[in-house]
Amino acid sequence: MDLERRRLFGGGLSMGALTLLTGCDISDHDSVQKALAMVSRFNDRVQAALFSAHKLAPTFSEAEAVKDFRYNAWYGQDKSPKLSPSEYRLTLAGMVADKTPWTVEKLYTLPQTTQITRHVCVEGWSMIGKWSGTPLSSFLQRTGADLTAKYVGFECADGYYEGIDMPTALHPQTLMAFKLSDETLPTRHGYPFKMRIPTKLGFKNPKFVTTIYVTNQQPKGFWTDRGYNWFSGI
Ligand SMILES: Nc1nc2c(c(=O)[nH]1)N[C@H]1C(S)=C(S)[C@@H](COP(=O)(O)O)O[C@H]1N2
Ligand SMILES: [Mo]
Repeated sequence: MDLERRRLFGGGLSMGALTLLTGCDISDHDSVQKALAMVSRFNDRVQAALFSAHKLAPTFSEAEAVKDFRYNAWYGQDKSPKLSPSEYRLTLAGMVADKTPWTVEKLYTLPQTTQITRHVCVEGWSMIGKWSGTPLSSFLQRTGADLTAKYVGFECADGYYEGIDMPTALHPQTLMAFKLSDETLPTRHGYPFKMRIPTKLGFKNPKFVTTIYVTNQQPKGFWTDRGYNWFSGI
């Protein structure tokens, strides 16, 4: 699998090859951008095809997990949305049978599993953390989501938005994480929950999720709209 990946992505495309392929001059900014976007979409498709529902992201020991987990968002942590434990509701939308909104209290009664995995941020840092929560797959089953749909999308209290394909949504390590280091998820890390998806880069792990929707249209992503690959699997 890894070898296969390396063979596909190892060489990459040189700028020269890109020029040959697309017939556009490297100084022609718009054409270059279009060509790169094309390659990026191609990469998305190849990565999605290689994704295995059974391949697990590496897990680590308790001792390797960091207690004081790093914060990241496009704004300072003092601006993190403070969602009220009593007023918060998780909204369900799209191809889901039972759209009854979820309170924090009800969410936190769901059965939980724990994972110690590495969070990798494209900005050049990574950290091992311990998260506990309920597998998204069991939540989707419980709410009668159409599991034959192609995507699951997320909207967040700070205006952030993300989406993943159904195979990733059903992956056993994809969690609605309620806890970090055995404690209720702190505000800055996404209270009342964040999506913890260790098979994805950090930016595809939305915090402060307020809506989960199931759809056949590829959901937009905050950083994908700013140039990053949509799939962004690791
Ligand atoms: N709602 C929301 N979710 C988000 C972000 C954000 O700005 N807003 N940033 C993403 C990025 S780039 C990273 S690296 C992680 C950081 O999560 P952490 O603060 O728990 O470390 O959240 C991701 N999810
Ligand atoms: Mo990130």
